[in-house]
Amino acid sequence: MKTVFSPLHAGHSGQMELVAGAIVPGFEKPSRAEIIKARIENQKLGDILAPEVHDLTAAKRVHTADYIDFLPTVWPQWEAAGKTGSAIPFAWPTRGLRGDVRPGTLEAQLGYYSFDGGASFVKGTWDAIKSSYDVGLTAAQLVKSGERAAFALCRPPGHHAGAAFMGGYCFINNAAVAAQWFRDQGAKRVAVLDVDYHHGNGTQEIFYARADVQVINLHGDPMTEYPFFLGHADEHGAGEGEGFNLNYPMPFGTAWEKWNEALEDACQKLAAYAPDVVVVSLGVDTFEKDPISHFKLTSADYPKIGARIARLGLPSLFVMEGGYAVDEIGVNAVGVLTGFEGR
Ligand code: FKS
Ligand code: ZN
Repeated sequence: MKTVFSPLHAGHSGQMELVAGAIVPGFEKPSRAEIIKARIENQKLGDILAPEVHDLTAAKRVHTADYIDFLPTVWPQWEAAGKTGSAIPFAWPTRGLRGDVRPGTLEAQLGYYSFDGGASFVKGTWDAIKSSYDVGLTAAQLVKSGERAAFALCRPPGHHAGAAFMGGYCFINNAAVAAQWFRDQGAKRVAVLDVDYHHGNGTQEIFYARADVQVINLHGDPMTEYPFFLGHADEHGAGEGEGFNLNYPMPFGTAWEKWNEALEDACQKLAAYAPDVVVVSLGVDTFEKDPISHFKLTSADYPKIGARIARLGLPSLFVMEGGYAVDEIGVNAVGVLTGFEGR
């Protein structure tokens, strides 16, 4: 299987986040992608290609144009204002406030276009976001042109980003962009299978009222796990999309047996939908040693995930999302891909 990767991800570095009242180095860091890339080379998964540069048309098919146009302006505005730290959102229009009026300053707009403070900007952030988008689209093109599967080694990740919001380390929803791109290229139906530990709230929001993209999520129960405010089992889709969104929330401590039951049910529903292509939002933060998550999958489980996805017999695009146990992130992520290839 071919991988698409860009070194530009590395400019998105030095992020900080708030954990238990302390500002600590961000978990979503450059070494994640580098370790996965090294494991791909070590395992001889296949060629590693540079992405082709795309314009932002495909991004604006799933995100609002004003949101996409805002992203590259953040750091230049921040710098011009003489600010030196990361640009982190801090005020949000929640219930009781006006979320429909775009405010006039950068700090306010950071809140207007986000749902948490988890997506922050440094100097290299926009170039990394753009490269991650190019990586996703280039890998999608490989699948469209006949590869059975391809791996988009995206960083930053994307599945928390909605039509007009960033959050949870995500800015452009690479998996959603790819799913829509496949539709625009003539696919009748596309499925998104999100196996990241966290609910892909952005992907769900983007496709919630649509029947042409089935969205399936396996994740920590939002009653107790981030992103908290979406991802319940009773969210089935709306209007024409009714029945085309499926959530499998699971409790802390979930290990392979129960997780696999959800995967099996998800795969059966996915197969019944009979899509032309499947986009896998691939997170390996379901791992037992993940520092921010609470599932109990082991390294031996990841190839089984890949093997089950292969049994769908569909053209498959793997898009990298989360995973924070960096020592094992290469083994686990690439384990899914080698398992897909039957080894
Ligand atoms: C406060 C705790 C916030 C945020 C977890 C984000 C998870 C991101 C992810 C993605 F795939 F997008 F990367 N925790 N410090 O793993 O879902
Ligand atoms: Zn995650």
